Amino acid sequence: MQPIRNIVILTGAGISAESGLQTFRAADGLWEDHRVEDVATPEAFARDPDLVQAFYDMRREGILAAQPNPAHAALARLDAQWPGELLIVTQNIDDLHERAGARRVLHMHGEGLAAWCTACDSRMPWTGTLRDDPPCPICHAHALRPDIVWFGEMPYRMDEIFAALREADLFVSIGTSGAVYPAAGFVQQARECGAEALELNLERSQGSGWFHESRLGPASAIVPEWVEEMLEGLRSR
Ligand code: BV8
Repeated sequence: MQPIRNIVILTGAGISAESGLQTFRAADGLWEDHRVEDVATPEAFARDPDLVQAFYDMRREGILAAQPNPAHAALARLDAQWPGELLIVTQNIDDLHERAGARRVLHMHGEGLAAWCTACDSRMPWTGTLRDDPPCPICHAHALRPDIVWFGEMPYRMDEIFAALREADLFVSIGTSGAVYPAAGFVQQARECGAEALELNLERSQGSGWFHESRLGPASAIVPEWVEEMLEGLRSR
């Protein structure tokens, strides 16, 4: 097997589950109380902005109350010590990777702690609520929405992601069901370019068949174990 230099890590809601943030498809998950079509599409926002804004206000409050868990901390250690290329592509809208100290993070579905003004196209940090339709601090229009990629919208920075997948020697998927595209297709793209593929997840996912290896267990246990193996391998080089 070729030495591993460049790593792409895809994370999903499962990595933040032990920080108390609900996943999407669990029995008690986010979609339990809401249909996707009612809260995570541009059509839903046009039809019922108050419902959608309230849904993301609730998510934003949850993010602010959550703390990174050992899986986020382990990835931050790997990011800090890995000499090759490393990119954490997260589907999550929380900032727990960053709060754990990770730097090379890309939020492909946007960020819960950011707002986007659809009048002047500014994006800005936002920790308050949006349900009361506050004016944009820059252009003063009442046109702020969560800076989130909804279903039917183009994920962010796809060119950077595809470029990283082309160069990857190792693709690791952590805490995701492999249910949503284009993220769910990244493992195939990485493998077509010769990468090894490892899945770290609580249970088998829809994409498990694409991975050379799947390790099952809670992220707070199996991610630190994997990171320790990678760093041990560095030390023994
Ligand atoms: C797009 C932000 C066009 C919002 C999200 C038919 C076929 C194929 C595709 C489509 C189709 N019809 C429509 C589409 C496209 C659609 C799609 O894929 N739909 C699905 C439903 C079929 N995709 C889109 O619309 C995307 N945009 O396609 O644009 C385009 C694209 C490319 C080029 C040109 C044009 C945009 C999708 C983005 C939607 N926004 N999030 C918000 O957060 O509110 S999606 C959201 O759900 C997440 O971000 C994530 O991406 C997705 C899946 O969630 P997961 O993170 O995987 O969480 P889940 O609960 O599902 O799973 C958790 C996993 O963790 C489980 O496996 C569980 O076992 C595990 N776990 C739990 N606890 C732990 C754990 N693991 C470890 N430890 C634990 N403790």
